[in-house]
Amino acid sequence: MWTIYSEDHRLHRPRYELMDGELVPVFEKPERADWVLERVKARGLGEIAAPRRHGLDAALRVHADHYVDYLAHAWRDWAALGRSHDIMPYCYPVRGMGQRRPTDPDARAGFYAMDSAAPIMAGSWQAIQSSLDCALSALERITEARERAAFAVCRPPGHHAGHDYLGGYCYLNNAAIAAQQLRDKGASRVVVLDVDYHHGNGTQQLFYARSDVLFVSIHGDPGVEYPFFAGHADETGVGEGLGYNLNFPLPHGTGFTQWHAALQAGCRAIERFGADALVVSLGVDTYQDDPISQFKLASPDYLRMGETIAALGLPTLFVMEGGYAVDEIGVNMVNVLEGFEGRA
Ligand code: Q9C
Ligand code: ZN
Repeated sequence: MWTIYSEDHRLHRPRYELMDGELVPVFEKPERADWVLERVKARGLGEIAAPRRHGLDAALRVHADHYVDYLAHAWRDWAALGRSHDIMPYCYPVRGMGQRRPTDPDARAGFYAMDSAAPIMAGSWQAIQSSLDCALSALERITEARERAAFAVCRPPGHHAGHDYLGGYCYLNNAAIAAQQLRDKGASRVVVLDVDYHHGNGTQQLFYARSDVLFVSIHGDPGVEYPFFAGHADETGVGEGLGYNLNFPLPHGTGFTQWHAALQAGCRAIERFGADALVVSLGVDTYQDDPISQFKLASPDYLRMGETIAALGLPTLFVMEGGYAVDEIGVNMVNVLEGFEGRA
């Protein structure tokens, strides 16, 4: 299958994030994409191409215009104050506070954030747009070139980004935008299957009241894991969307047997739904040696993950999300794709 990749991701390299009360170097770093691309080449997965520019229309189908405008201009307004460090919020509007849109740069940083884990620097907006371009160009391999599957090396990732907020290394929700694009191009029913270790709270929010996009997520139990405030099993959708949101929270220490049982249950629901197309939020931070995660998947398990996803028989867009352990993320990510193609 084709891989769509842009060098622009290097423009986004924020310095610090908070972990255990300490500022530490960001785990979501440019080397991640290098490791993945190296493995795609080493395995001869298929063509590697740069994305074409798509503009922001597709993003504006799921994100608020004032939020996208914030992303586009946040650094300009920040730098105008003489600041050179990454934009990082420190004050958030919680329960009971007004939701008036602020103008002050520090207020805006907090207003548009769910956490401090998505800093913005000078080159971030360019990288964010190119990451989305990768997802949309990969999607065209399916909608226009009529191929079965494609892989988008998206950096930064997207699944924590909601209608009007960033967080968890994410800014624009690449997978959700691609799913909406599939709907807009004629697919009646689309599934987003999120296999990243963390719950895809942004994607869940965007489709929570809708029955045309089924969201299925397998992730660390939010009772004890980021993003904490979404991803519980009783979150099943609302209104029209009731029954079209399916969460599989799993405990720390979960291994592949238990994880794969959840995937199979998710696949049965996907089959009942009768989808036309599938978008996979492909995070491999479920790996046993991932530095910020608590599942115990081993590299060969990712081959089986790919086989099980392929058995759904759907046109499938793979959108890169998380995965942070050294170069095994390349092996694991490509194992899913090779398992999917039956090359394993
Ligand atoms: N104790 C994705 O995988 N902070 N995002 C974790 C670790 C945020 C993960 C702190 C993790 C975000 C796309
Ligand atoms: Zn993750």
